[in-house]
Amino acid sequence: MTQLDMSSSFTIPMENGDVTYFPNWLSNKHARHLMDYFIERLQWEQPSLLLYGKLHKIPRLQAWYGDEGTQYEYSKNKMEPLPWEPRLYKLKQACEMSCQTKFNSVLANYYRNGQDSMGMHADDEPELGRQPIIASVSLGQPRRFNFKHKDTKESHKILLEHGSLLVMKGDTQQYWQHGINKSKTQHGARLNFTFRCVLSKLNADK
Ligand SMILES: O=C(O)CCC(=O)C(=O)O
Ligand SMILES: [Mn+2]
Repeated sequence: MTQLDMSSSFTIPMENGDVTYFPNWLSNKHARHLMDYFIERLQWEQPSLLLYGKLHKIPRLQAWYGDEGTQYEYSKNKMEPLPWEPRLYKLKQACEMSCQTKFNSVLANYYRNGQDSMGMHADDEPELGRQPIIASVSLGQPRRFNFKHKDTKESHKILLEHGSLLVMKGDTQQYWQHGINKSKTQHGARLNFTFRCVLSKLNADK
């Protein structure tokens, strides 16, 4: 079983948010091994998004894995889940143990270098429910993660390091946006996995 270190943690002091960071959640060696494995084995794609009537390739690679029926719409982009890859499923179970909750899907992101990024957004789609718990595992190149409050514009940043776990819950998605800017200094590759629980359409509409 994966050794998980939850002994050191840091909670970001933010209004209307609940974000905790576990820097050495996975050992260095295990995280490095997983990174090489997932780069090779996951079905990475670079989908395009329609923005102001024009198709743009997203600035990173991504893959969506999950239980059957966890179809997910992300920035108007409908994604059917790929069936769980065994090691990704194990990583999901490790997140479930650490967060004491169940996940049924994951968005995997592959930032090939500092030019890859993710725009500011909130994971506030109705199918995630009002107070989603999101477990975010980072491997490889540390990248800065930015938070901005939707109303007050208060901001926070945190460096997401190799082998770390970031847990966002409570009202975080209702009040805060997050994202990863391009970086001129952080050149290496990074993988990130955001484990979520997509509610069935039936429950989300309630
Ligand atoms: O790469 C990251 O740390 C952020 C990923 C993210 O926000 C998402 O998948 O929704
Ligand atoms: Mn997100």
